[in-house]
Amino acid sequence: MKAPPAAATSAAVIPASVCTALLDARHVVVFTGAGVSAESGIATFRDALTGLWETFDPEMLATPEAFLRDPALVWGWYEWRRKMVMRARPNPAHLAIASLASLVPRLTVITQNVDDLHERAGSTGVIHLHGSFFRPRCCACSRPHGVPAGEPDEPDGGRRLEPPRCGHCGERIRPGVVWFGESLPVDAYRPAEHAVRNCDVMFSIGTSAVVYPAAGLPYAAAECGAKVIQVNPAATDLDAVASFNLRGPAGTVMDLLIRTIWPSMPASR
Ligand code: BV8
Ligand code: ZN
Repeated sequence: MKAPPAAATSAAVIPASVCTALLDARHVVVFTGAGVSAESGIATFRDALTGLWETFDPEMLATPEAFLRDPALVWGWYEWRRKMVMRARPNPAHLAIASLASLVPRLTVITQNVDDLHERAGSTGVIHLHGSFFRPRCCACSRPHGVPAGEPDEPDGGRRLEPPRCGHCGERIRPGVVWFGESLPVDAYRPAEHAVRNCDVMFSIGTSAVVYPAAGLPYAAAECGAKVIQVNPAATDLDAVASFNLRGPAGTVMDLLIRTIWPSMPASR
């Protein structure tokens, strides 16, 4: 008989059983989605698009077909998002996750996000399942293309922008992200899957867990006996497999969690 979903606890206190699970853990995995960057002012995929793209569905724009159809529309979208990320700063959730690395025997950070806020908060070896804004490449010969220094000079409402051309074969440069319908890089997905199947505790922070195969990872961890701790102000399909559902914004919950279990740690603010 399947255990009922773990009751959701408001983020005001961190349950003692969560503290124990973390203090006993040999290997902790942190899995994040767009919600972990929400408090840095980065829109999630659930949030409606704005400006030039307000009439578009992100799942339609983030496709090879959209880039073929209108490369300037898609490239403009990614340069505008890269600008927003470069203007943003890591929030207490990113900082708390980075500090976990020195508090638990082993930490693996896996993200669906294409921003660099985990790295800017101090996390290392972050597995980017869906690529990054900072790894553009040629859409024909796949050669990496240099990212111009400084913030992209994109208007607030965005604009259509022709992608640069490859210095080697002259074809268009594309964003270094995984689009819908494209397979995940094996050198990201394989170590991610290995980590979740060999961890004691897996945090799932700020993800709606609807995009596969990434969304399957917390289920795989639970299958292998790990305790899944979900951090999200809203319910998701993961409620069913989570051992703990901490309802609240990631910045507040993760900061409180660190200060509750490791009170000597400075606040991640
Ligand atoms: C593939 C990069 C092989 C680009 C992204 C099985 C079943 C059904 C469909 C499929 C399936 N297998 C494959 C598919 C198709 C598809 C898919 O899953 N579609 C979904 C929509 C049903 N998957 C793919 O295409 C994948 N490739 O499978 O290849 C293949 C190929 C062909 C055919 C079959 C198989 C590739 C998917 C990767 C696409 N690229 N990103 C870019 O960013 O532009 S996905 C992108 O969307 C993100 O990376 C992320 O993964 C996803 C958004 O989800 P979240 O991050 O969770 O964000 P979301 O906005 O949804 O939710 C935010 C959450 O945060 C909410 O719950 C909210 O409550 C919470 N929140 C808000 N504020 C806070 C907060 N939480 C905490 N604190 C806060 N303050
Ligand atoms: Zn090329």
